Amino acid sequence: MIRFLTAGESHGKELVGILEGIPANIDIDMDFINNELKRRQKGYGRSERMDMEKDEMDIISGINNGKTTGNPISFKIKNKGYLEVLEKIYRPRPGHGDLSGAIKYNQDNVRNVLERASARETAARVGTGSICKILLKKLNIDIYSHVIQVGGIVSEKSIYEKGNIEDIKEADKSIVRVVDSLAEEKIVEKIKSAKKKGDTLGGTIELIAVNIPVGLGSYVSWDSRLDGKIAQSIMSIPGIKAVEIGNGLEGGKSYGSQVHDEIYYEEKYFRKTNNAGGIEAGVSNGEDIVVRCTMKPIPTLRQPLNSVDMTTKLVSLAQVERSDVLAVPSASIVAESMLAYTLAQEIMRKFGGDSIEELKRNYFNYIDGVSSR
Ligand code: EPS
Repeated sequence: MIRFLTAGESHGKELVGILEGIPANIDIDMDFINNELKRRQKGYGRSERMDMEKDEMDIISGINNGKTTGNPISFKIKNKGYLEVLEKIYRPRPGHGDLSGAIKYNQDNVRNVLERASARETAARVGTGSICKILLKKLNIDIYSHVIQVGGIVSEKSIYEKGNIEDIKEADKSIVRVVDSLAEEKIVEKIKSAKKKGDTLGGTIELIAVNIPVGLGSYVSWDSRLDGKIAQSIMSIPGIKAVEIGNGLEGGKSYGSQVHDEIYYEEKYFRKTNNAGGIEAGVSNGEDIVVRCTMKPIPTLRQPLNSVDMTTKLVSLAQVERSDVLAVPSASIVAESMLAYTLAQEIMRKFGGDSIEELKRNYFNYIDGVSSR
């Protein structure tokens, strides 16, 4: 079983990750991992913090001579934004974890909450996710993402349709990871105007995982359903308020005859559509897995909202901190990582293996077996 833990605070010395359960003998390409970390830092609308940080993974254990050993992988990512003394905060920001965190952990100083609630922690998630991506790649599974909506401006191009993901692979060429260049232009303008007003924006991400085998997850128990697991892992990303599998939202407004993907057979089973997003009854059906998620606008506003000073209980404006106007492009990389983690976890649960050789034997044996059905 794969599992991971992160530790570290936004302005602490470093972030730490521990990833357990990755089979031995997988070649680990550090350039790939560091590039993933870099992808998370990009995106028009991010704060100066991202110019300051040069996120790089410093491996502590679990990798020797460029290969996994089967031991827990642990690593550090340095915070160049480390601050020895931090300003105390008493005016919670609506939308952040400040108020509920301070009450829950009985803290007078909201700083102790926001240092961990900050999305800085997601750098460590991308560290673990990138290792999971390397594992999935050994089984020919890839994950792609793009931003499909920001502040109500919708990308008209390249929204997932079965068999049509070539444009989506180009998302990194856009400064907001939007494939539709017209929408991209309007989004950049909207970010500029939000920034001028001291306001922030959110948006929607589409994720696609390809070459997925039939049979990940199960309907036999509520907590083994793959869609439920994906929803949990994506929803756990700071700021994400909605998760959709396939055309879930539209599907609820349509007839069943328009929604369900009809089944055909020509030497093997196939579908002409993929409205289900690759999952039926909590089980992967061999189609691409399609997930969409929506992030709320960043809660730290330069024109702050009304709040209450927790020391005086008097009306006050919320704390103003350095912050991003938009972090959706970054969240899309985090979402790729969380999806990679969940899929790697399900793969290891179903196929097992202490070395990559053993995992591959188990996996491709199964693929051979089901291809004759
Ligand atoms: C982040 C680092 C943070 C924020 C952002 C995520 O840096 P700082 O707080 O020093 O400016 O840019 O945090 C949030 C969006 C948040 O809501 O807390 C990062 O590395 O991604």
